[in-house]
Amino acid sequence: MAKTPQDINIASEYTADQIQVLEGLEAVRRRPGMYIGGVDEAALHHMVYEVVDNAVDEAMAGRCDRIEVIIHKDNSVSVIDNGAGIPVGIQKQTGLPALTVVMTKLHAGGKFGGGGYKVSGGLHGVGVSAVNALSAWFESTVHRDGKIYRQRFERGIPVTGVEVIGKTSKNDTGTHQRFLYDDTIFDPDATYRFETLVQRFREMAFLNRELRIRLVDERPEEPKEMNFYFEGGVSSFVRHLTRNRTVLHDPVHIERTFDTTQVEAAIQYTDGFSESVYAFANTINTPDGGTHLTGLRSAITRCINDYARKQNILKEKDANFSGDDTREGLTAIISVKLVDPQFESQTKVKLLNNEVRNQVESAIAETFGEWLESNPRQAKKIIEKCVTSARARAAARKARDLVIRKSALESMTLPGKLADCSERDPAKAELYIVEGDSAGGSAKQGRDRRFQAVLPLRGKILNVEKARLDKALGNREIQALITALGTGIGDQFNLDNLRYHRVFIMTDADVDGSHIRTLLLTLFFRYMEPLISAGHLYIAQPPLYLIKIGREHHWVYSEADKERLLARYNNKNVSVQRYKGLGEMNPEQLWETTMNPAKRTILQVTIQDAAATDQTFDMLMGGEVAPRRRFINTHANEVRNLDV
Ligand code: 0RA
Repeated sequence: MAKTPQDINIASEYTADQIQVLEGLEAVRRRPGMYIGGVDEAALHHMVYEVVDNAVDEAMAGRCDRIEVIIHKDNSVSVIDNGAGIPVGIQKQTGLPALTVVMTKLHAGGKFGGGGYKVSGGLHGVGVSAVNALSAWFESTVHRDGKIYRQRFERGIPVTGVEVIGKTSKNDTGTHQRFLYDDTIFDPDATYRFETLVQRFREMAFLNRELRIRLVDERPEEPKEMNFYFEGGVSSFVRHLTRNRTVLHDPVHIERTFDTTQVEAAIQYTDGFSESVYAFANTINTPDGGTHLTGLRSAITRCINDYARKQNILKEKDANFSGDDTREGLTAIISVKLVDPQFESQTKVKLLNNEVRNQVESAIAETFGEWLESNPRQAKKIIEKCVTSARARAAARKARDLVIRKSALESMTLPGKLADCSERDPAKAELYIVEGDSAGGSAKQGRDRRFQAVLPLRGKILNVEKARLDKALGNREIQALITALGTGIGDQFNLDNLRYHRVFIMTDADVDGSHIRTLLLTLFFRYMEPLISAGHLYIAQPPLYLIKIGREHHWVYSEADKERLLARYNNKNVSVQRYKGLGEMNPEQLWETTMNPAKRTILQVTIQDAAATDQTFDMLMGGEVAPRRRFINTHANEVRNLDV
């Protein structure tokens, strides 16, 4: 609720400006989704990113090289930087201190100060005033001109003026923002995740070479702390991404400035098959790419073709390598910083600035071209890799055409194991992919056959992280799955042909089950990603226990719920039955607990951070054993909340 005018003691009378400010803050509180994309845990993290982005802007302007983020015991968050400090002088237009304007006026972020790179305009460029409006309280402390200033806000509204609270040395400058989110606005179970923040700030430090970021979590008994500082910038980023892979050479580092555009890139080939290229504009991830990514790709393809011709590896009669051929096993980062980034839209993040394409292409072509010339041994490895990819691609095309032709011929013959539903409208139809024939049997009997189809998979499907597409397509289980889905696969994937808008992975609640689930997720992530992005993939949640208390039956889906229930009944007169496999449930039970839309709990699979997801699959499914074990050990309890 808005404060009454009497609560505001920064000015005795109201200006039109201030009334506008109050209306603005009220609008943010009424419709938080419009400003921070919701009120869930992701939105809560956006609050922190927004405040940190402001400090990073200060770093990009060259005035700040240290940022500290602290999650305090009371769930308030501090973001401390050693920049110039938010100006506190009275602004002509408003008659208010600049600090007050920055903190209360919507979109005041980029309006003054002039010049410099701004994150604002990107995904979370909503301005710190929106965070302020959604905070129970917010305290801004500024070190500037030898003084320490402070202003406090509650639900976005100033409750003090900008007060001088102390002195400091002239050269001690910076801003300390501390806020507590308003728990009447956010989901009650939303909390800050240390690991999520680690990912984000590590990425920030990779993309701002000079910047030191310290993250402290004071909530646990034993506080946690992480420090990020990477001398190598984007090359360190690439090294991080390839750390569990076999690399063909050291990263190639590219850095160049054109007027107001700064281009940084790093390129490294591995012996793997997948492409891991991430593009950023003003440190904002642009998953839909754009001109910077196009520039990078065309430069790489051009350099490799030029070099291969010059070395006579590609003969006159040979065709050029395609973009796909030069991208297999490629890990790269392209990061551009520019004064006026144009994005396609608020959510579908894609960079549009046309001038950037040529700037990136020429910066990369020059450096990478020279690198190939002066590193013939490594260059040869890269070219050989491209030759192999080109051949494998031809083989995969054949294999795929065969599968497609086969399924076209047998257009009505869906895989024999599929128990299809009678519903023909994909929007209303569901597919359960089930582990094993016996669970498949229960699911077939237990389902509602009008709209639920069941596809049992026998044993483990092929690990696509270790096999090329042509081999994957030869695998029966994968073939059956592709035909059942109707979409095709890889670059032939077409979401329009999806036969079921809800696709469930249903596996046992044990180690084998989670392995099979990971194999399936890998397949979907690597070859049918749009199906995940469009929100069609789910994980079914079978119960872990049946707890009987006298005549009452309780299906229990987590260890925590089990403990809670047992504590409530004091362990008296209670029988606990553990359900390890789906096959242990009879068809009625499976329907009641896991498949009945009116009662079931399901998890939707989402991709929050493509680079991190890529890493996770690399680690889970790639060659190295040690990191995988570490992951399984530390995440064993979270498997039920798998967020790819
Ligand atoms: C406007 C102008 C100047 C700095 C800032 C804003 C500024 C904003 C934030 C937000 C978090 N930390 C910040 N630090 C600075 C330029 C001031 C000057 O040149 O003196």
